[in-house]
Amino acid sequence: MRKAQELFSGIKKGDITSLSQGITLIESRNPDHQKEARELLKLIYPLTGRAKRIAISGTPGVGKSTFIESFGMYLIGKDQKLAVLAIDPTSQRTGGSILGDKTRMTHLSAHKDAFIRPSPNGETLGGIAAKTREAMLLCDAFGFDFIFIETVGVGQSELSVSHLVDFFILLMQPGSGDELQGIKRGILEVSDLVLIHKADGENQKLAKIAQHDFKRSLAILQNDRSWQTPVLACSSLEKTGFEETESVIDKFFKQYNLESRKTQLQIWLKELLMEQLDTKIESLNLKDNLERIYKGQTDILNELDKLSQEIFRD
Ligand SMILES: Nc1nc2c(ncn2[C@@H]2O[C@H](COP(=O)(O)OP(=O)(O)O)[C@@H](O)[C@H]2O)c(=O)[nH]1
Ligand SMILES: [Mg+2]
Repeated sequence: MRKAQELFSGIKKGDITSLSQGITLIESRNPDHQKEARELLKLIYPLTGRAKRIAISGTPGVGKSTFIESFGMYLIGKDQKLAVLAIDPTSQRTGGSILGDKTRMTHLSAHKDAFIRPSPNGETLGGIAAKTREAMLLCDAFGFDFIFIETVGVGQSELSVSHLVDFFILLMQPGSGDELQGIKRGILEVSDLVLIHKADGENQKLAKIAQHDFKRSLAILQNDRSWQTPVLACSSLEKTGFEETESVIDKFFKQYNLESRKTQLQIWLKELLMEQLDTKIESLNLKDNLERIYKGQTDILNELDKLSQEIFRD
């Protein structure tokens, strides 16, 4: 494994292999690697903050990967560079969806201005989010204009991703009729743009209806937000709706003072503190304490006081 300083110089120079290896370092569970990874993050941090961080969410099969491929190529056509991080906690086990995503992103994966990386497989959702954030920071420092995070499309993970990004896109499929019941309100609440996807061929009519329904629901759900979430229709196969999508994203980043980055930072800081606390707790040997409590020599609350003092002493 290369050292932080070396990887940092590589990343600064625009060497994609260094970026890749940097992310591998971050994902490693080896304690020495983790120390080095922390070092790398410190080095790159001052270079971060420029990229637009965007989540692409929606149920499996709605066309997230295809959208990223197609819209991504559209952005590249406008001289933009983009990184794609795909979160998939099941990927480690099945291997399936990463392969699927790669084949869906053939043009992007072959393009010099794009970088695609399946995201780490943490054991916990929190772990996934943390590693994705760090991978995102490396991509940001590298100099990508956009970072797309493709989510898994199920429940809680979407919400944890929403804390990582500036802009949250929800892809919906037209025509299932009960879409609105099917998706969690919470996801709709955090969405900054709803895209009725696959609005092509016979779907077009249904897409119009869905667009109308979503606009109404959003007006009720999000009436206290300063940003009115637009509902657009698009097709990745026919490459329609991309100009509108792009201009909504532009408008958002222009009018938006990145106030939500403060919330992102707050959540991040708390996560880091929890992580440190967790490591501390793991390092305690509780066997003797348990023995004493079990034998009735002390009680659990007494032991707790002692342990807390030990944890917070240094
Ligand atoms: N009609 C139509 N089909 C699409 C479109 N985009 C993707 N699909 C199809 O939807 C399926 C799922 O796409 P995929 O990108 O893998 O979805 P993901 O699971 O959300 O990443 C594939 O069979 C795609 O060919 C589109 O714009 N129009
Ligand atoms: Mg996909």
